[in-house]
Amino acid sequence: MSSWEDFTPSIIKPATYVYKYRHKINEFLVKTRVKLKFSVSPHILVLGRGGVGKTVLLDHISDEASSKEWQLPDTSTTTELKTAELGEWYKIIAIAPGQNTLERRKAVDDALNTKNNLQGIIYLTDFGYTEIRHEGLKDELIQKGLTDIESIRKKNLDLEFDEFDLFLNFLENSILNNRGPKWLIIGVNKIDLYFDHLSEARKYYDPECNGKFRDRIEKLYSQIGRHKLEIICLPVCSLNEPFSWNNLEVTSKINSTMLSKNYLKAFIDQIGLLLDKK
Ligand SMILES: Nc1nc2c(ncn2[C@@H]2O[C@H](COP(=O)(O)OP(=O)(O)OP(=O)(O)O)[C@@H](O)[C@H]2O)c(=O)[nH]1
Ligand SMILES: [Mg+2]
Repeated sequence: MSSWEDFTPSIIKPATYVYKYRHKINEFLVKTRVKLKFSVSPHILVLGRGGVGKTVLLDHISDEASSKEWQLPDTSTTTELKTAELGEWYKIIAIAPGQNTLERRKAVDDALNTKNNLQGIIYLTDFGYTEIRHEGLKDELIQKGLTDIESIRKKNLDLEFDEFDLFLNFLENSILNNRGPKWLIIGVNKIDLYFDHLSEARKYYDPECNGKFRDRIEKLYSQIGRHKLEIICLPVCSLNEPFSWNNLEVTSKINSTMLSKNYLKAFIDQIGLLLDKK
């Protein structure tokens, strides 16, 4: 029979190894599952209109954007799955396509009402600087008189609010059925384009201020109860790409890449904190 001294290395060592490398093991398992599309149940769902920057932002959060081959993405037509180290563990993130298609409805319905791992939702907005990639739609809007930046921003903000309103209806039903996420981040993206009007953007989106989004969120809370969902609003950007409309251009107001990176880092840290909350 072996002594306790012999017993320690042979039996305890494998368990110690598993503990020591638990994060690597978790990374491997999560990435393999996503790669093989094997029973994937996202921890985070990302929503927002087409062109607000969901794919770009999540490519930065998942670190895919650091690859030399990385390029600006086209319109996403299917649900994208990413993995990222957020908080203590690797998490699965699903990005629903921004276009109002059956695919998007399915992604939202799956995450809210079918799958069981959803912890949080990131609802991405961009203060009206939404890229419109469909040439026909661009021409149509310009023909209708939306010729300057302010008029297209106003249109984008109206459409964004209507979609947010509809989404909160889905969320309300899901939470009333004892499902849905624990938290919601309203991500205010592309702050580089309006860094000089950041407080205006905050007033508009942040439920702690007195804007349009807060009123809609209060309506949701009146139905579900405040304790059912934590909602926070955070500024972010991951690129300094000019916004163009009808031969007019808005360029970045941030002249330090470190400053942009700090906003991105704070955004990622905040997701981690929310995920680690019990
Ligand atoms: N200035 C600036 N532009 C950005 C930023 N992020 C994204 N963009 C611009 O927004 C465009 C759209 O970004 P995407 O990530 O493809 O948008 P999306 O939300 O995934 O759109 P869909 O796939 O159609 O749902 C990019 O091509 C960039 O031009 C940012 O942080 N700052
Ligand atoms: Mg996309």
